[in-house]
Amino acid sequence: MAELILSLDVTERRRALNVATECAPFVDMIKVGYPLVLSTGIDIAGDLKKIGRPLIADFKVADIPNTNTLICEETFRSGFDGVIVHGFPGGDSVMACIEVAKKFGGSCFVVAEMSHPGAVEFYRDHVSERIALLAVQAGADGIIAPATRPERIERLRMIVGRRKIYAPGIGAQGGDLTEVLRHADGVIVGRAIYEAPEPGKGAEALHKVCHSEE
Ligand code: NUP
Repeated sequence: MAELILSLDVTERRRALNVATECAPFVDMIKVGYPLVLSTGIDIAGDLKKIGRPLIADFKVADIPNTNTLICEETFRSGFDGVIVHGFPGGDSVMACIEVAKKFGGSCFVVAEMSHPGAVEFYRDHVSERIALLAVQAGADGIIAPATRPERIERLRMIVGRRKIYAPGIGAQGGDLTEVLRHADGVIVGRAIYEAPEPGKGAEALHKVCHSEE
């Protein structure tokens, strides 16, 4: 069984709430990023929370420790249950985010390797492996790894062990769900759900695959 995380990258409040409501019975978590927060305001978190699914902020926090602390405090204060942060700024920056997450009883996930084609320009020469190790040593809840490169998830699993791996890149970015489910604890899916004629049905179909016992 794997978690299905809805990536709610729409830029209109009403549509966001409609898609989230339709999909809620079939998703384990809702991920919100800059497109929605910048278009509607951070208070969208409060509205989404009423739908009753855990909320994770995909803010890819990547600053000095003090600024990371301030960003994460605002994030959790706004109602988010988790935050996604970058690992490349280093251990102290990541630790700052994890400390805030712990203070609020929330979770913190570290991007170990990104899913788009250009990611390999810099996520190479063991950089992803080092970030994954940093995430483990800092006490993160898990990492984000690319559904577009399942063999990389398999490799990073050897480093993070039982910590969670969430994988974006299914569907619109070309990742194959069945293949990724062999390695990841959860998949992050945006366009394949919210651009479907009926997003609720799209989420239900993916939910069936993610939650089927093999
Ligand atoms: O490496 C990453 N790849 C990625 O696509 C890290 C991410 N956080 N994401 C996010 O996952 C991306 O910003 C988007 O919100 C979501 C994937 O959306 P889609 O390609 O399924 O529409």
